[in-house]
Amino acid sequence: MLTPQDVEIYRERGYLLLPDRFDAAETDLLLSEACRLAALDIPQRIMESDGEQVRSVYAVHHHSAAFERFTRDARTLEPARTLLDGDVYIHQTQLNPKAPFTGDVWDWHQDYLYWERDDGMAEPRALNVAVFLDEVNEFNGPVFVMPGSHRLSLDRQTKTVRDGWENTLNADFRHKITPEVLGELADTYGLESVRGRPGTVCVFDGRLLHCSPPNLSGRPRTIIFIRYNSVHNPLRPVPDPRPEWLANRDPRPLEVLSRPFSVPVAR
Ligand code: 6CS
Ligand code: FE
Repeated sequence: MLTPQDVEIYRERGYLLLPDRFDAAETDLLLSEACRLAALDIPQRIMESDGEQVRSVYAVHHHSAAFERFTRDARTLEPARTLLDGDVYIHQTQLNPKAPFTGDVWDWHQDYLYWERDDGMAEPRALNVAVFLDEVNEFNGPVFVMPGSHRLSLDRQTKTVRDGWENTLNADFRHKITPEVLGELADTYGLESVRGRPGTVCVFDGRLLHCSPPNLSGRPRTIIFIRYNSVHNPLRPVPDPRPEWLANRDPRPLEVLSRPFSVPVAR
């Protein structure tokens, strides 16, 4: 599925954009599932600070057969298997329907620091596969990245400012990088925004420094994130483990579907 050039770009820049991997019928199917899940009153649903709009729904693959198959579709799972060099499992899934006007910021961070500190992940051998269900443009809160920053460990520069895993889900993060450090890093690495049509796949390294601004466009910006971890990269025991819907501890490898996720197997 990935060309040697794709792999080179990913290794060099820490992320890779694969446009138009899913068609309109498929993104429509996922959007209608996203809508259904966002209406469920479940612990995995996190609201924005207004208490009205949905910020995230986690573990969508537990609540939707379509999302579960989607995590095993060749177009999501194969890139993860290639880039992580073998069998992978799901660490976390997250639906992010960034609502117009209330869809709040995600501050600069490296995902791996959360997975390492909060979940005991052994090594940065995990990645994100993000799939755009809406168009992502400069107005609706695209992910910003610093290309090449995936080679850095920002452990020393990232301060834990608040207790409690709940403070990773809202807009006020518990692990923060200081503004001085961020300014220097932006000078060194530069900033890019990751934009594309619905159906675009963006694969990015668990250590790529990224954030996203609020959505001021007036229209939703829905992205689904699948976080895959190598089966060879176990979560170690931690004193206060996060719930399994945020940090899955069952590393059973996933098998790639032989057909698109949108075509269920006939009974
Ligand atoms: O808590 C986590 O696992 C997540 N935290 C952030 C801020 N980004 C993604 C990651 O999955
Ligand atoms: Fe993140």
